[in-house]
Amino acid sequence: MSTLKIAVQKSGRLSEDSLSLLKGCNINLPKGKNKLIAPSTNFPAEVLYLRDDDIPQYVEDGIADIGILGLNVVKEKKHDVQIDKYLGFSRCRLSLAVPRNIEYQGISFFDGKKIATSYPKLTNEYLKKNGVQAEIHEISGSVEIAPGIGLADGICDLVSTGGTLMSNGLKEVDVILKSEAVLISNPKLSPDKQALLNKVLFRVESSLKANHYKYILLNAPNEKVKTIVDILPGMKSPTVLPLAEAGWSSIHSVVKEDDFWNVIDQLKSYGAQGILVVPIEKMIL
Ligand code: PRT
Ligand code: ZN
Repeated sequence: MSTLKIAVQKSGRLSEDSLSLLKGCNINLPKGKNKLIAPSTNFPAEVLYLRDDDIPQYVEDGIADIGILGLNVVKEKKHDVQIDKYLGFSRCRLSLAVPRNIEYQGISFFDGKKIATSYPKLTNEYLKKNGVQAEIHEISGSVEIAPGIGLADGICDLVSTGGTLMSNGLKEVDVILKSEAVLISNPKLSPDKQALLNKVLFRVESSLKANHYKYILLNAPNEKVKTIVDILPGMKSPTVLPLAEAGWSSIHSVVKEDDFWNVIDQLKSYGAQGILVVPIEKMIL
């Protein structure tokens, strides 16, 4: 019987969401992350707690079978791994930034300039693609202070809120890569391990889908049921049940989170009452 070895970040921005993703897939783990490897208590899997930068190498070498990490690291490291799923958390972008007072008029600004970054490969590729020749200065942390201390003219770093750039007197001028957490795998898994991975991917998809939908229950006068059903798509079509009180029905359906407030406003205007909105844990279509 095979065991699927899953690499996750030991501690950092990805850790909590990676572990809750596994929990949502009903892959239970013993509490505490003091060990490097922890076997799941209810699924043929073992979790390896690693630095995110090491995950692609471990997956390529087959020490881990799959891994969860930022697309930015996968793209920078260029190991032979397969991206199986975009996971939607830890979203950020890899961007070029320059001091706020620079009148930036396009990527050619960087011609003959120095750029500090922890992402030399992605930065180089982007500059090359745009016909720009710049000197890359690789540093592993605190990239954003480089222009202020005279180390570089600009930087290429991860941005999420933009707060760090702002507090260092920098402005974002070009996005090189949009990133989020992804699930990667070794492209040469044995059939047994591939079957386990397929199981995990199916569960991940069910959880991710569920996050985008809400279950909605409401009461409506019978004469409005048709109108309301028309605006509530549901999985097949909404469920309509008679209420104990004559002339009223209960309607149950599934609504996309993006459409949610629009739908609620319409429902209220059609006389819906007692609207309940419930999160969905899994969605299997
Ligand atoms: O120890 P280990 O090597 O495992 O962790 P790490 O320190 O290398 O990584 P960590 O935990 O900081 O980040 C892990 C992953 O989270 C990254 O590879 C990205 O995929 C993702 N992520 C999402 C981010 C950010 N958002 C982010 N904002 N990683 C880093 N940042 C940093 C950025 O480098 C900059 O210093 O946050 C600052 C900018 O944030 P804002 O909000 O001020 O714009
Ligand atoms: Zn790292």
